[in-house]
Amino acid sequence: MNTKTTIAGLEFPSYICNASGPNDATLDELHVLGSSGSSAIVMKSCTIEPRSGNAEPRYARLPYGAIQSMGLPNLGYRAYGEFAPLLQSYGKPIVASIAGLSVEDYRVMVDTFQESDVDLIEVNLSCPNIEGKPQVAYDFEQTEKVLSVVSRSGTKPVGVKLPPYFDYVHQQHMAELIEKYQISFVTCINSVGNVLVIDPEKETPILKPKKGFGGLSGSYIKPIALANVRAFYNLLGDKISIFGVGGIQSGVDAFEFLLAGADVVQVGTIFEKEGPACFGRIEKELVDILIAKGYHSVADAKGRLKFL
Ligand code: HRO
Repeated sequence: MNTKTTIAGLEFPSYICNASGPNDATLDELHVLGSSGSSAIVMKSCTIEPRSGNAEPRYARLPYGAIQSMGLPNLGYRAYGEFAPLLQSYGKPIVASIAGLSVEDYRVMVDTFQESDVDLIEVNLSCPNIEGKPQVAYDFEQTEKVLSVVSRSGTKPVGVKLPPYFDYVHQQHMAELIEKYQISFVTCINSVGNVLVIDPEKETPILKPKKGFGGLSGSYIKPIALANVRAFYNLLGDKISIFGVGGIQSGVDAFEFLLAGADVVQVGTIFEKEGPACFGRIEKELVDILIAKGYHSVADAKGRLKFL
């Protein structure tokens, strides 16, 4: 079974890779991803300066996923540029993820990664956990400012990591900007931002930062993620590539994202819980489904959602 696929013309050896977020901020963690079944090495979203992130507790597993308010703990973008050549021997795509705190930050980081050994640049427009910094992609004027600087320089494909949208007009508006600025791929979706989980015993939120408001991930958000993948697939078709992310923990989940139109799926919450064995497990489960259904490759099933 051929599970090779591409994002922005770049070959991915299989369908499942890690999502920016869990266990991808240090060089040791990135080496673990290099040695794992992940089809790429996706790095933690970085900022200009290193950050230790928000106060703890800032991550909690839930029955069907997780809530977190990590607050962008990372080593600063220079470190990730230096790590890239050390990771090339794994022979899989290296993806930088940048999260500016200003338009100028995005410009500086994208210019630096354009000159580095990374293969793709994911521009994170959707971190929900920085106090006083709204998610960029919910503000289309601000988004256009960022896209105008990140799309300007270099030859490496640039994509955007989007928050969940809950109305088609927002997906349409974003799709127009993606076309206008020749963005090569989208990553749908980031965590569902600013949800609240309460501990009834303690009568407190379960997270400390932002008075308990944090990003929701895992199975809770899978239908929202599928809807966003499908909406962008409908709107942009083969003009862009799509990373699907949100609640994938089994081969069935990955297959649903494939039908919706995702070129590759990223896993975050299940990787945090299960460790690097999850990549090979989910890939194998997906292959079994494709074989049972008579598909010959991932490409064969992509976008093939049927209608009632
Ligand atoms: O670090 C975080 O708190 C974080 C980031 Cl950058 C992001 O993009 N999405 C998220 O749920 N958490």
